[in-house]
Amino acid sequence: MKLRVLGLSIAVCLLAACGGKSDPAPASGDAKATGDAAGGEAKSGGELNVYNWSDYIAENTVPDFEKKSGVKVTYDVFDSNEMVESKLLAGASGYDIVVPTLNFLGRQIQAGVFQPLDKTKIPNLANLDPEMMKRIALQDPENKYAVPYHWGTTGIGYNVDKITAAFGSTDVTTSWDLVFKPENLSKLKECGVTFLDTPSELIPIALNYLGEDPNSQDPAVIDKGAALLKTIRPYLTQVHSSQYIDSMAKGSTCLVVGWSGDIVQARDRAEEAKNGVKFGYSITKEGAPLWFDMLAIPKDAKNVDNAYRFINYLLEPQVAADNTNFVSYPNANLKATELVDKNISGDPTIYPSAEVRAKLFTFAIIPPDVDRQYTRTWTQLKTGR
Ligand code: N2P
Repeated sequence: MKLRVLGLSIAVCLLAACGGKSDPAPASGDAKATGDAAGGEAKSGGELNVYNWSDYIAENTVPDFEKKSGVKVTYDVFDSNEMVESKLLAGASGYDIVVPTLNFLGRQIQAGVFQPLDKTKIPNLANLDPEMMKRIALQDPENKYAVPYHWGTTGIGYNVDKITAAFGSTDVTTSWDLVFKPENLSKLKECGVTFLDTPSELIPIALNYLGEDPNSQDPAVIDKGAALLKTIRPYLTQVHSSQYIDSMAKGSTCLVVGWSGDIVQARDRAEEAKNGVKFGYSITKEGAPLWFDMLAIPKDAKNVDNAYRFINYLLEPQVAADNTNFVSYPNANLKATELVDKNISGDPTIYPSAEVRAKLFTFAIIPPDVDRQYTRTWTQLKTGR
């Protein structure tokens, strides 16, 4: 049985903002352990402070790096871009590597919080897919500041039996109608409905459903998305961005608007627990978000050489494949593809087909005034005003 790194153990956060704090810390590295140096370099020791998404790394990745490099890694986790951004903008975050999503990274680049990468220190950049790097360069020009870690989609995770009981089949899961029509969502309140706790995804999703530009910056258009979200608010039982993996796997949440790999992890956890809970993930036919999470080094990082060593290590094909196999999120590493488990690389909900990809949309970099409207909308939604 594959042991999974459990997510946050914060008590259920009913319509409240809850932040990620810790995946269990990886086994502390023995600075004197034997083994090859990470990236083939000599051991240098020292420290490294990493801030990554929860449930986003294989359990051996950090301990192996610590053993090989002699570096002691402190690994903290978060579950929202908003949280990372507030730490970065406040300065002195204490982190040497952070992993914001590309559109947030783009805004943070403009705010001057990262150092440009010295690409000579990341030879494994050669393993990355040039097509994806081109797409990423739209928001990180010349790929100057960041390296893709994983990518994924945002869609609907559903409990197969509960949805079938309420609607006769799971066909309803192919459309955002399931989420945005109160007569549908109201049928699921009793079995548990969770939304990601982030306006930066839910507002564009609502606008896309309404046939508007998901990235509209027009306040009146954004208000239409807010009004739609308000109509379904009575049926939400939880707004949280990481707790749902466990609550789905245990059967206490039957519908989630969440991230692809997290929902697949919930499905796998339920399978491992043999509790009879079956989960599916659907990328809706009206289109859904596609995003990239990016490794970057803050300007005030203290352990910059170790940050490069870790980034280069994450880009080793076997390491990248191990992470993808563990968390069920694709990577942009061409050399890793053949090492990825065929059940994962062949699963169209994890690696969407070209036809489905054509319907996905990406998030734009939004300016501060629009961001304030997003935040206001979200606070009102969560406090019921
Ligand atoms: C990992 C979620 C990462 C996806 N739990 C969000 N970009």
